[in-house]
Amino acid sequence: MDQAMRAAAKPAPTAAGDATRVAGEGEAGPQSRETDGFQLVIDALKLNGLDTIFGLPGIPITDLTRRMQANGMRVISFRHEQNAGYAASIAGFMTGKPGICLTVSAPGFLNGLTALAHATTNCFPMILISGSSEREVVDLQQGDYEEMDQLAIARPHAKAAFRVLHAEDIGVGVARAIRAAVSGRPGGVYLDLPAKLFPQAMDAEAGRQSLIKVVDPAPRQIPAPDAVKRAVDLLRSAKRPLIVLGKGAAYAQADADIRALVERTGIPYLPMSMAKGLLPDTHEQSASAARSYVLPEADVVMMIGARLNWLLSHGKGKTWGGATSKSWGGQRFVQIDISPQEADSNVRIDAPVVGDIGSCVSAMLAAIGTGFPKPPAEWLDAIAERRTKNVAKMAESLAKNPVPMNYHSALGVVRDIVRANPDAFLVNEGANALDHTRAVVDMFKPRKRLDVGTWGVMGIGMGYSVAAAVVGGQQVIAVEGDSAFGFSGMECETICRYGLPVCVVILNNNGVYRGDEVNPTGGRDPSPLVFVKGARYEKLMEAFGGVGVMAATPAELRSAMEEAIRSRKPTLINAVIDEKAGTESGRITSLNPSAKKKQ
Ligand code: OXT
Ligand code: ADP
Ligand code: MG
Repeated sequence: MDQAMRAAAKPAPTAAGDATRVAGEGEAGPQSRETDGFQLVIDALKLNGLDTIFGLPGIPITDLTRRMQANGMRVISFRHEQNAGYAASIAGFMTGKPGICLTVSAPGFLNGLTALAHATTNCFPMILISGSSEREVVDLQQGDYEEMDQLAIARPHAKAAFRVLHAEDIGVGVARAIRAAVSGRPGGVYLDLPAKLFPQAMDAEAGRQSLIKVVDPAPRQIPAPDAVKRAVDLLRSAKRPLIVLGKGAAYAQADADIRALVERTGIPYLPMSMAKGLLPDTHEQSASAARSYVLPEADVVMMIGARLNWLLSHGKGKTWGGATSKSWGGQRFVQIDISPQEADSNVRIDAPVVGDIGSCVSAMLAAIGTGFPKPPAEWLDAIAERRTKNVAKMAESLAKNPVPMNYHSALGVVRDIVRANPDAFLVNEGANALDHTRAVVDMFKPRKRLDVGTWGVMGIGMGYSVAAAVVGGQQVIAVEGDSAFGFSGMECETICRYGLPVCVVILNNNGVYRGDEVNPTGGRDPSPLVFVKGARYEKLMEAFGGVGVMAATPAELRSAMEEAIRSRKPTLINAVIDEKAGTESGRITSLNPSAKKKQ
């Protein structure tokens, strides 16, 4: 570090956490000859266009949140850090800029850590900034207030983790965090800011000089021409080609080129859950409704921003036409991904194309030119036949009107409302509530479907909803299982406090998967899987000034959703579903260890 800068840094005379002094520009601004750690964190973030913070105040970051607001930043304050963290993670996915979560030390930090790990697992750029206790005391384990070696704990769950000890290093710390979060494969980054850092004062001009506006934080990574040629040659040789679009393809914001590649090759495509809407789900090349046919039958599969992880049965086994649950189905793979280590992680990748999706897809388009042969008619016809059959089957279940409602009769309404409001975000979690929504509700625009992601994690609902409304500026529809909602339900207060256009629809079947299970001993405790019967979740939104509606029929659900969207008021609709309607674990029953034993 620069000696002059080090000399310029010294502890400020004021105490951190002085609630009565909101310093902002006035105290350490252009006229002042001194700045401090608080101000430098704010200036470093703003300089890089990071002006929205999701967090929860307390020692040692209370004044930081106040001063951020005083400096014109948007500070969205949550009721639990995990929800703030999920908000930051999905803001990263939506914008391609790191979402920022700000927490207090130890317990607040740990509450945010699940979301940081979620961001890393899902390849979402996010920075968890956490205040921490005094280094010297923590390292000697002398029992400081909220003592914890946060950096060490964060490291395995983050793509990178940094600590800043001196005010003059804040610029570098923030710059490194931004680069680590968004370059290459995006992920979660931890930035540890000890309490002592914030009041450190230094010369304002030296402070200004120490800040870094990051140039080209996510540089393009151009694929090698021979890798592109190998991939195009393999695709050309295919008799039954398939494209799988993952959430990396949605994240890349190369929407027009991806659509052009799909349409110019004429290859059927399968969108992973959060890639739905990259091309409209009603597109004639979509093979969503023929999933279990195309995966085992395809001979060449091009993965674009999707991993062959559990969601794709690791690229092998019966899903892919393999003879046993572990054997290769005979497919040959092209994989477009920014991570050079992704290829061969589960099965052999014959044509890896390493680079950013924008550059890779445009290179593929150039290599293909206009002369790509249309896939054989037998393949396209066979897919169309399966699709027609499944769509008709779905239409039949949607047309039924059982009493009480089931997933399909309620989701038929959501499907219509989303179709009529294609700019709305659809947040979705639960088990049956997730799986049925994914299949029933078509998406029409990219990055509008936001869900549980790679871990299938419950609890993203309200955090994602807040972020989508704040960052995306559009109506949000959150379709929630009643269990899933419980993980973040208190954020209804946050939604009401900020007046956000969020319409929560709880598909309420009184429990985890179903609500009809009983204690086999006949004892007084209920089954671990069920909740209070007839719970009035809608009262929660009413408690904070929002609108609550109980809907027992599709007509009631429709009119409540239409009104929510018309009024843009925070609304919670308790859609009462048959408690016997669900299946254990939804569509992933086979992953239950007891089901595996039976296989
Ligand atoms: O081809 P086939 O014939 O197979 O048919 C497929 C498609 O072709 C067809 N389809 C269509 N037909 C017609 N038209 C259209 N448009 C169409 N589109 C598709 O439909 C079928 C299905 O298609 P899909 O979905 O594409 O295919 P499939 O085979 O399902 O795909 C496989 C997967 C693996 C890709 C897919 O299933 C998937 O993405 N799954 C994600 C699963 C997931 O992540 N689940 C969440 C976790 S479950 C569990 O862990 C839960 N917990 C534990 C817990 C968690 N998770 N987290 C934490 C922090 N703590 C605990 C809990 C507590 S869930 C849960 C709560 C559950 O209770 P709730 O009350 O919240 O929810 P309810 O269940 O509603 O009560
Ligand atoms: P899904 O769950 O939808 O199948 P995954 O999260 O498994 O998607 O995969 C996303 C993949 O996209 C990751 O392997 C990641 O490296 C890749 N990825 C993310 N952003 C980009 C990008 N801009 N360019 C290329 N690959 C990307
Ligand atoms: Mg349920």
